[in-house]
Amino acid sequence: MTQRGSALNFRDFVQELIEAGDAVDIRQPVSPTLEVGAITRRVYETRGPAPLFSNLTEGEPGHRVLGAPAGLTGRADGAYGRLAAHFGLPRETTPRELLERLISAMHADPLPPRVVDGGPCKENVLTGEDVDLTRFPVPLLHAEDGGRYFGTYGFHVVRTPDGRWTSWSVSRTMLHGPRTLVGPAMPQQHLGMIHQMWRERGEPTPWAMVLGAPPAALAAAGMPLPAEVNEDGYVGALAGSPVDVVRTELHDLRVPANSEIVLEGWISPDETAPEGPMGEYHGYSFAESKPQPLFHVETVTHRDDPILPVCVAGLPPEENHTIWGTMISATSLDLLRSSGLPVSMAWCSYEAATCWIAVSVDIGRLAGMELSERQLADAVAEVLFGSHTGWLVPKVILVADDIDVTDIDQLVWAMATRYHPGTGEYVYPQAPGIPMVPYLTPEEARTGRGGKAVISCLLPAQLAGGAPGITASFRNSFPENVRRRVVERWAEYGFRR
Ligand SMILES: Cc1cc2nc3c(=O)[nH]c(=O)nc-3n(C[C@H](O)[C@H](O)[C@H](O)COP(=O)(O)O)c2cc1C
Ligand SMILES: [Mn+2]
Repeated sequence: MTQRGSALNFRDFVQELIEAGDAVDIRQPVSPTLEVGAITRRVYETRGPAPLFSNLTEGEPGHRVLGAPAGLTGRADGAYGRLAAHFGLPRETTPRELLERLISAMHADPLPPRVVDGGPCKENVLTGEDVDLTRFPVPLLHAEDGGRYFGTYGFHVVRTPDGRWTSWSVSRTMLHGPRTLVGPAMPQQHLGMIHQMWRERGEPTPWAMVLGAPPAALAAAGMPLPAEVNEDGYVGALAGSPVDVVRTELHDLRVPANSEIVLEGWISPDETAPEGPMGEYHGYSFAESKPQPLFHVETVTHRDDPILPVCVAGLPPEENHTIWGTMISATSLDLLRSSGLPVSMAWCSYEAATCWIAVSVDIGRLAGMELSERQLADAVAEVLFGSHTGWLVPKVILVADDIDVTDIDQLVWAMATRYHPGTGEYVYPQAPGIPMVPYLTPEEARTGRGGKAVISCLLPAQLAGGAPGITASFRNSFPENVRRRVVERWAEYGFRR
């Protein structure tokens, strides 16, 4: 018996989406060469249901692809439903509820995975000459991409040489040959750190990559938890039960037992190959490839009629925003609150392509702390920019907590009416940051420092603990009895919704 439910079973997740009308099973022939990418892109941009491609014109018959696994759904139908399904939560779960859930699991005892003897991922075991990644419908996602991408929504499994720390992390992999992949393993990311430990011993890194993993596991693998924290135990705490894992065929790594596809092999200590370009999370594709480590695949195991999930990165909202951004929001909010700063909420606006995080400040508590705006900005910068999670996000927007930072309309209004040009921006040229941010100068990208700022949208009155005036709105500008009467009679007036 394998684990069931949308959080711990990818196939149940897909089935649940179909039943909720949030995925469509496409039986028409579709080509993995650009057509899968174009349909999925249009789905993100129109907020349509996730496309399940059941009849692909390349790859083994029966193999399938799921696009936009965590795309947003049209507002009226619960925008965050697909994201919530990753955690087995109701479709109407709000971002704030989701963050609180992610944070409480960070403070709970980890539930390490349970090793089971076999599982659906072993239904087909391919070794030796039978290993050929081109048997899968590996998509060419954008016309400008430097190759086909196998791993856009899967995670790497690696372990330190002394066995103390196992890392699950999402990072892309491009098809290089029938038995090789190529992709980034940045030294600041845990994949790169552990790979470096094996390189120092002159050994290849034992490695596996999991596609069609339990959705909660994928999300945790895209979450900047601190170094030395095992994502597999975190997923157990989050899901409320340990993840069932099986041993890999090739080495003693463990992978979720009901995963759709598992690639097993080694990361080369020294070989690299050009990777990219690819349409990326910030919304751009830059016309360059970079040398990245080579991954050798020696064994492949997969479920019958496997489903390969894909993220077609680019303009928001896609999974780099809905999954990565949400997980960054949770770790950042926890960090800011734990440091004693008067922060009520933190949210990487999906529209900002994971390039800013909006932080709401508890004005009442701030007033009691007697911090100047600069002191507050410096304290936030120190806590965030020095952390694993804050390394990823270059800009922090501070607003008072009358603003719901998950509502982009309110955030834009606050930025337009409250940010003071010339004095509302604090810059941190020495702060370390991810070098992929599009506006960095070549020097900043090379050194991995700078281009980071805290932007204050706090009004002078709010800094002093007061209100700026009354926000003229339905909620604020009318007495309770008038509002109630209007809401009750809404349909009577002739309005549909
Ligand atoms: C869909 C998706 C794609 C991602 N692609 C990459 C990538 O190609 N390279 C990378 O370094 N991080 C990528 N990330 C972000 C990392 O997964 C994230 O920063 C995570 O914290 C890394 O794991 P670690 O903290 O254990 O190092 C991606 C995340 C998601 C959700
Ligand atoms: Mn990690």
